[in-house]
Amino acid sequence: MMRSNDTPITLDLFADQAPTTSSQIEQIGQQSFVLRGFALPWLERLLPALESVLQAAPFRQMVTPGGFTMSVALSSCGALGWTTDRSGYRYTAHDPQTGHPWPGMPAVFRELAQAAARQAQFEHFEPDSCLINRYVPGARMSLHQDKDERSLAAPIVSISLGLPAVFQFGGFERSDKSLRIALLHGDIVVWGGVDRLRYHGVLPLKEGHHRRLGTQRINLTFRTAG
Ligand code: MD3
Ligand code: FE
Repeated sequence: MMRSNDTPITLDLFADQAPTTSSQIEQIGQQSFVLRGFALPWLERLLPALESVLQAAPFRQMVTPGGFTMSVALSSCGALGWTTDRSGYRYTAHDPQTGHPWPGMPAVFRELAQAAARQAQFEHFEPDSCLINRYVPGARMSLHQDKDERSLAAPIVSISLGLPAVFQFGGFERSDKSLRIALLHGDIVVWGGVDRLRYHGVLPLKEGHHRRLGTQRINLTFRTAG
């Protein structure tokens, strides 16, 4: 297609992306966005890849340094996986339960996370870790910051699947008031930059049944950890 020489070339960077209208993007912070339904067109590729990761590294409940068993069950894929036990939180190259490296990150995982990051103006996102959280009714995640990653420069991308959840989006101190945001099947949240260290959490999951995922919510969280 012809265009004049003064047309900004950056427009072409977006030419290969599925069209997303601004009404599907909600800005919740200076550098934080909810992309409503962004994962839906990817599910036929995403869900089989998720199943094969979970066959190699099944969900398990982990213990916090304080000795509490998390209500959320976890798994990971990619070069690094997040784990917790009595001695602390950390990223490891091996699954402590099997002793094997974490399953590789499926191409569809990386491609979707990168496409979502681009929508939120984070170019060149190279995740090396995908934490997989499983919530059953009653499971919750209390307010915390994500600060176990080596660099805080990269954004985080989170994909919600299955039952809806209420997400708490807070400030920079635990006591700051937080916004409550419903996250539905297929929604993606991207945050980084000045919002990277905001407190956040998930309220106890309500009972329900999701036609595709059943009685659970699964959240995929992509990070550059190493
Ligand atoms: C953080 N997971 O694994 S991700 C975690 O839904 C975690 O499983 C939650 O927190 C989950 O560490 C939430 C979504 C999210 C969205 C926006 C944020 C986390 C955020 C904005 C600032 C900081
Ligand atoms: Fe978190």
